[in-house]
Amino acid sequence: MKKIILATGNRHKVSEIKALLKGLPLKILTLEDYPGAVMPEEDRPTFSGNAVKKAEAVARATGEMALADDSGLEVDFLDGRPGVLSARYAGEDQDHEANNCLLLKELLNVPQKERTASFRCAIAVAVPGDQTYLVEESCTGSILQSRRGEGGFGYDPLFYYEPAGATFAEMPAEEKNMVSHRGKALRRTRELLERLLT
Ligand code: ITT
Repeated sequence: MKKIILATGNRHKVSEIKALLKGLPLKILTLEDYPGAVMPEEDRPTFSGNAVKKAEAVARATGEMALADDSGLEVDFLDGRPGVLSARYAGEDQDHEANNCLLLKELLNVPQKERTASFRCAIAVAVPGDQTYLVEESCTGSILQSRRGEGGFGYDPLFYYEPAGATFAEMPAEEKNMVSHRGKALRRTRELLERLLT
């Protein structure tokens, strides 16, 4: 069976990706299976640039097909910030909690209708001996004034998805995956992989 390596150090992404690629004739491995494969610095100005960089680095290091996700939150009132810096918004060694605190601080007193935001996701699949394929998707919502829900990760407790009347952290994983930036991108990636495997 062919292998695909998930080029991510984020365990929440690993579980979302595994759920959406389930059933494909592919052995899904992670960086834990390849301790020598180091993730490169994410220094590109776009999600697609960083996704391609991560996937190609891991494909080169392992000699196997590699899939990388680069994603983040773009807040309209903040001119698209935190954007590609979403994981490091509050600083290199800060956690999701610190990022959410900073986001609430930057949006303090901003009325709800001006708190629109989009999650964006770029997925790159680097195939040794072939090319690197790219898929991009987004999901629009708004940023609440306080956290709601315990599920998901990252900015999910603050990201209100109007059609569901809930934050991503309040939605069961399958419901989030139906509509999320990553869920939509992974469904297209799954179709791509099905084509590549035949
Ligand atoms: P890898 O680079 O190792 O894949 P990372 O967490 O550093 O993991 P990114 O650089 O792509 O990943 O940053 C993505 C950040 O965007 C992530 O850490 C969250 O803060 C946020 N994010 C992305 N998708 C999200 C989602 O579905 N729900 C909540 N926050 C999300």
